Amino acid sequence: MKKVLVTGAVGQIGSELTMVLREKYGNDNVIATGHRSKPSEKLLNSGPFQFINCSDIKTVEEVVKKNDIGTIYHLAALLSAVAEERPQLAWDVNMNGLYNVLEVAREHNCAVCTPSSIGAFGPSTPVDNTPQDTIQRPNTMYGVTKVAGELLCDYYYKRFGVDTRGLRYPGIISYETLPGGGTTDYAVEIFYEAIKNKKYTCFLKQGTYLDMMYMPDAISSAINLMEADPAKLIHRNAFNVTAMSIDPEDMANEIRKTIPDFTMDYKVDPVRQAIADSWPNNMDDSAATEEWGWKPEYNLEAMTKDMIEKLTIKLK
Ligand code: AKB
Repeated sequence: MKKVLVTGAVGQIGSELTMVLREKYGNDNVIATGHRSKPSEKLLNSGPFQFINCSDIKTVEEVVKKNDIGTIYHLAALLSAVAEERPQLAWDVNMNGLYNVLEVAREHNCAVCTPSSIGAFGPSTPVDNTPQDTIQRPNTMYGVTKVAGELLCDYYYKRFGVDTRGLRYPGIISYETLPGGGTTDYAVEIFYEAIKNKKYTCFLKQGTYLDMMYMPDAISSAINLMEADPAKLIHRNAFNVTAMSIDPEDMANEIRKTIPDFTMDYKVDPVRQAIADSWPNNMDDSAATEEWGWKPEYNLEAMTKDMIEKLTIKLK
């Protein structure tokens, strides 16, 4: 079989997606790549790993040619809060990195899956039941790169026939690898602090509703989308997908069902609050359901129970 390449394999989603892909397709058939961060022993010991720099097309082409790659999961990107701090770097990593991956995919006949985000929407987008096709005028550098990325992927599909597919991910909650510099990171931090210290200071204010999803659903959505029958895909880049719409209080209340003395207060970070305020409260993901059968397994209750169980063992 043609092999699978994962960029950003050391990151929050990449580190777990790589392991699931290795289980599915065989360890040696999934090449994990990272830029600078140290890969975990688990990642290193379970299959091939290589350092590349997606902003340097030669390193991308080399790994694709050497390993006879057929599908690229391109996850290397800066998240929203870091992108707002370092917009020039965000453009380079998120846009030039994607452009290089698409060019290599065009030359070497690879399919490409790359995530977009709720960040691809902006203040003029309808906030409730946000449609699949709607206004996308984000006011953050992250959002600009996500909308441009969606358009570029559609262009490569239409103009060159590159099989590009993508998901507009909400905040992803997981216990394996921490997210780095996102606006939805509170939804992960809250679990670490609840288990370690029974208290958490939240950087987004009460009433900030955002879409979220547990990692197993994020992974299955990417794999199922890539395995979907192309004849059924009306949309490609990128599908709204969500599993729950919650605010920090909903999360804290759910955690209290297991940790009753957990307390939370607020110290709002104006930068991340402004970003969150420009994003939808909840998206309509019916196009994903209709076109390739998207259905999340974890709601708030199931996710919280599993997160607390798994993270408690990890933090022991
Ligand atoms: C972020 O907060 O930047 C990401 C995202 C929703 O894209 N988690």
